[in-house]
Amino acid sequence: MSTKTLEQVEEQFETFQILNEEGEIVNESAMPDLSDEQLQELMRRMVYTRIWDQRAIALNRQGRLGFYAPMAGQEASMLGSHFALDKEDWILPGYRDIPQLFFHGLPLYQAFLWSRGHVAGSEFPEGLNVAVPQIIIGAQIVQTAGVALGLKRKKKDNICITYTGDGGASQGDFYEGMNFAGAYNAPAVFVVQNNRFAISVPVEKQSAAKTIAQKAVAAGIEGVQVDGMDVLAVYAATLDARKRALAGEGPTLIETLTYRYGAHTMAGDDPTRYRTSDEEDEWAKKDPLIRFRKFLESKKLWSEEQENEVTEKAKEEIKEAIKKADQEPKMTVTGMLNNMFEEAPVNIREQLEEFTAKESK
Ligand SMILES: Cc1ncc(C[n+]2csc(CCOP(=O)(O)OP(=O)(O)O)c2C)c(N)n1
Ligand SMILES: [Mg+2]
Repeated sequence: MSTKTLEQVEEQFETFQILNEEGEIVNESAMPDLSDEQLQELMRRMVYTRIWDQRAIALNRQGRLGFYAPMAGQEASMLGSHFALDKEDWILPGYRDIPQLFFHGLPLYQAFLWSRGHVAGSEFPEGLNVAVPQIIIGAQIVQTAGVALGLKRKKKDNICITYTGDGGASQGDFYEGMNFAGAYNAPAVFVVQNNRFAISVPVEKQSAAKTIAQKAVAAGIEGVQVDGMDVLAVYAATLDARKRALAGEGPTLIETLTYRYGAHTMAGDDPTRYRTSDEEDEWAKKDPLIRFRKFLESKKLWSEEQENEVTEKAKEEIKEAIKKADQEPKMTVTGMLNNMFEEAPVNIREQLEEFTAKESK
């Protein structure tokens, strides 16, 4: 008997796909049960997000947004997974995952305020089950295990989903969170959006593992690798994972193979220094919007008119949201401190006094 098993394990992790690059169904039996209206809604959300990304990049260049991590290319990965959720499910996002928060109920102007670092951008509406986007890579994975365990203990019919990147999957927190969630059979779904880079470090230099999905094996949980440019595959995989989690069958790790077309963030990253244009062209051919548009058109469910309608709506709503963000009173130190602490410790109380006096001048 050979003691080598890695190859056998790795062979199990094939990429799950439903729509190929031409928008043709290649996996009929996995086709999710979605109405025509739901299919169109998925497309509307992806188009909306693409326009939002273009506008946000322009607004950032005009100095009207602060921190911004471009999301074009990752729409299917973000929105397909989100579409499988219930309104009451919890989302623990990373900094790029703002569309999922928006479609979960976060007002757009607050997303813009968050981008500006304004405290009002983190004071989320009551009943919106999301955490503030995590900047510390991987930290949300451990927190997800905790939130999911809490949901289980409270006997809620809800899951906690979290998003991180390939870089996140190279962090210690990633293993700890998955391991803990597995041990406690917590209803968690871990989505790793493998966009091939952690800033400039390619995924091949981050790990010897052939897939990120296989990292689930060591935690004793399900793992699946999905074509992250195929919105139907991402949706179906997440729906499955959610069902299993609620049936008490434990957490799932979902690796979505995707790509960010833009820079890592708008703060000075230059992707031409670590990516070739050939690679970018290859990924552009896999585009999630093109593929899904072709699929919908073949079913007569999408037209130029519908595309224009959602494009105009997005532009209009973004304009209104940025106006509303501009109207927010300037951030104060006391506002920030009051948001941080329900009961301020003594040193913070001193600072509150000091800044209350300063701000009233
Ligand atoms: C603990 C920690 N280390 C380093 C950083 C700096 N940092 C910010 S983003 C990033 C790369 C993350 O890459 P990935 O998880 O693949 O997400 P992506 O940006 O590609 O969506 C790094 C290293 C950080 N924010 N937190
Ligand atoms: Mg990445």
